[in-house]
Amino acid sequence: PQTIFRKDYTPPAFLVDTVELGFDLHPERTIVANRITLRQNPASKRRDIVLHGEDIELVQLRMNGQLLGKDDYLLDHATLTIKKAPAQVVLEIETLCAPVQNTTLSGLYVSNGNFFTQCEAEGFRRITFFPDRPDVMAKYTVMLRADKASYPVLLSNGNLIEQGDLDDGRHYAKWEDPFKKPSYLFALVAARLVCQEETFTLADGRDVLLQVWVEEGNLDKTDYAMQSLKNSIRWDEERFNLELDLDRFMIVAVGDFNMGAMENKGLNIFNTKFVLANPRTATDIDYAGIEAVVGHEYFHNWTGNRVTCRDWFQLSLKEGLTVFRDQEFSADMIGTDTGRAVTRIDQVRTLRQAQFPEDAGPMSHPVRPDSFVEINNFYTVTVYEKGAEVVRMYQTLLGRDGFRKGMDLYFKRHDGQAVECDDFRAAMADANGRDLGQFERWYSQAGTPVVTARTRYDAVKRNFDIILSQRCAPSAGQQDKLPFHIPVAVGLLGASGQDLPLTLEGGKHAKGATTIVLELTEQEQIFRFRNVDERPTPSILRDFSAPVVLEYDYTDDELLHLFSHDSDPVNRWEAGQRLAMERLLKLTAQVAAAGGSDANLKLDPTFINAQRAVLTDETLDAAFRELALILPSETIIAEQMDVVDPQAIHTARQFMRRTIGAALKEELIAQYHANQTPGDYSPDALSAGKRALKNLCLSYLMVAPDMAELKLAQQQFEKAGNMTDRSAALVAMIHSGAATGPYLQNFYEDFEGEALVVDKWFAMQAAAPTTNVAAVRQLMAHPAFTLKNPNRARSLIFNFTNANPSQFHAADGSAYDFWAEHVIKLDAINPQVAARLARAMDRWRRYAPALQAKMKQALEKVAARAKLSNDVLEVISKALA
Ligand code: B3K
Ligand code: ZN
Repeated sequence: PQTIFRKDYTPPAFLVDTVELGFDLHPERTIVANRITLRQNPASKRRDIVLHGEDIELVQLRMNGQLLGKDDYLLDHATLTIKKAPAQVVLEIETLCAPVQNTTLSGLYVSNGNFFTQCEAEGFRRITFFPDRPDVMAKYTVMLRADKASYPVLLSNGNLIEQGDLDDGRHYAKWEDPFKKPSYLFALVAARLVCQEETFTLADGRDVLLQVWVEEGNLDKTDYAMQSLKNSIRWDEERFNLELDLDRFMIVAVGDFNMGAMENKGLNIFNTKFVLANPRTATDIDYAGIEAVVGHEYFHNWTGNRVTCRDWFQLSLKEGLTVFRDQEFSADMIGTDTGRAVTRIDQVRTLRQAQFPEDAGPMSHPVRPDSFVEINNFYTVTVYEKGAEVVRMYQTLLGRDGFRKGMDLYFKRHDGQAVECDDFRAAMADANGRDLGQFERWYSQAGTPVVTARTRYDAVKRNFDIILSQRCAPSAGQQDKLPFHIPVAVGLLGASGQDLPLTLEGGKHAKGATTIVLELTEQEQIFRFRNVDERPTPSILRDFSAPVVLEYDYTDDELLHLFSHDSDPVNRWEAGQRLAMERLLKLTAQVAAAGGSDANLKLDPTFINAQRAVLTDETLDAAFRELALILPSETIIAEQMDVVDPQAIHTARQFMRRTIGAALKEELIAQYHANQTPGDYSPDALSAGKRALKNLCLSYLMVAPDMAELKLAQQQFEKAGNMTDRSAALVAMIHSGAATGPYLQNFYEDFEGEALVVDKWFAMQAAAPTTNVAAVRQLMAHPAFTLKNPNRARSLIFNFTNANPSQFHAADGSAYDFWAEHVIKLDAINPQVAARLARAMDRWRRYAPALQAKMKQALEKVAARAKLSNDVLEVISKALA
């Protein structure tokens, strides 16, 4: 396969002004008539028209009215080229495709008898021949024709301008999008669906129509998506002065979808998982996900659609920025400082769980990659979440107002354009009169920087010095890295836990400031605080001010001090994570040394008491307490080890949970009862936090439950008034190893008709450390299982390979064979989903030799297949390289 390089970018030879699409929709045989007007691009010297096309059959091609014959163009499996074309061209292209055969879910496909499209990144070329690249922006008019009884609803981007009946029971609808857009934002839906709709008044007084389209029977699950949409519109008006630019905005839910959702102009298409919710079927986490994704796709309308990417290497321009915007939106919706901190802690957990490992593994790439084989492999936590961290750092460096000025300038300069990450950086710099040249390295250099801190206190001179240095390990194609521009927010705590007022030598900070952002730009720098009356405890990297690993030799006492007093909730949580991690690593080593046994392990009372103090401190939000009590995950622990022993990690962590559960039993039971949320379910953050804490208490009590604790879980399961409590009880039971057969059965029967709940049913079993690969295979034989539906495949297979490390890494390697078998099977159906599964082996070189050898065999087994997609091939060959 061919590698595509960022440095090879050239502007398109031809620009497209208008696109008129006509669809005669039929599941087996859809005819697409495409009339495009092109003109030579003055910025290009080339004269050839190059159109992309994949898996479609060319029926007829006309240029400026003339029928073209086979000698007039070159056609291969990927492109159609017309050599030396005239300067102004009208092309009329007729093609055929078979949506019902399209299992890739890219392009035009059928899901549960309805038509949907997914065009990002390169799906439009699976619908018609077109210069399918984001820097070609055009105005679209779309005519849809389909059988009226089967597809009563016909939707596309923009405004509905005409509709009516045709012969033979068919009907039509004509849509026009007033805005220029790249092809990846095209969408159509032809379906039997119903909608919740509402007229909404924008800040400027304009009325717009909002619709959420779902299958009949799901109208009782659309309220939260609609509410989230309205909140998103308001928020973007208030925070960024960005208004909805269309008269109508539609969200459509589809059960077969490769990702979360898609921001097609005016016609967002969503995975049902991020639309459908009612208290019976959805958990607090589902509700939060809906709010975030509805916000995310809506915010793309400006960051992505009005201003788009010049090429796919710039993907983070829209994704990093839009993730940052949805993060800020979710935080603002909670509205409290701790609530904001809780969302921030969740972001840090995601980075450590998924992005740091990616940045250190074979698929490591900069936020703006330099090359790729298959762009779909680069919709990653690095491009999205690390990209969002990079955007957040502008705000940390420039302040909220400075960031807003930068955003305003960005839109002023680039509305209607396809631009680069550098253009965003320039807008931030120019709007604030700052030089952000060095900041560019966050886009160009891969890998997670490590910041090391040392401190010294001079009691006589009353100086406290923080010496910061930075390094970043080599990654593919990048041996030596240059220093990053790193904002490091710092505070100093006095002996009684209070924040000391800070005076930074040479700094210009407000008098009395208790948090100061240090700018680390060199390999090593000394920062001196003056007038420091006592040796302080430093709180470094407050609010996780940069996506780095911070090394500092904290003593246990210092960490305990921070854990009970730091005014920065993120660092307060972090101190607890450090206390836990130190112990987890020691315990893991002891388990390994004892041949896997936990017989002689001990957990010190200091740590248990610190946990007790947080658990019972009712001045703290329940949501924060829950996060403070969750131990680092097995994956995060594994990332700290040179040689990973998944079983030892699991045993050590379980020992720690069991010990905490036993030692704090009384407090856990008391908090379990104190944090009930009686009355009608509400997904608000306060109630969700209480449920999270209560259910964490339950899970601790259920590590080694007695009869009374088992009963507690059973009762919760039976009486639960919402899915959060019901599923938490069932998960606790499954993880405890107690006999759960009847409960699982009962749950399944209650929710058999709810696909998203059946997904949960598979997922909770797949992720339980009591479920081995044989049990997973058995679950695959269940009539409700299918590989063809991505949500279902993910629920069982991915939850096993990614969320059940002690079983996935079973010593006999049987789960690796299972992995290989399913990467291959999925690849024949849906390469994008298969490539995601392929990534489960990313970290194979870090395991003990015996496991490594078996993982390598499994990778080689996949690599040896003759017919692999580029998607899977790229992942596997990078893993083996
Ligand atoms: N922009 C889409 C991603 C589609 C990727 C297809 N492989 C979703 C989002 O980030 O909003
Ligand atoms: Zn996005």
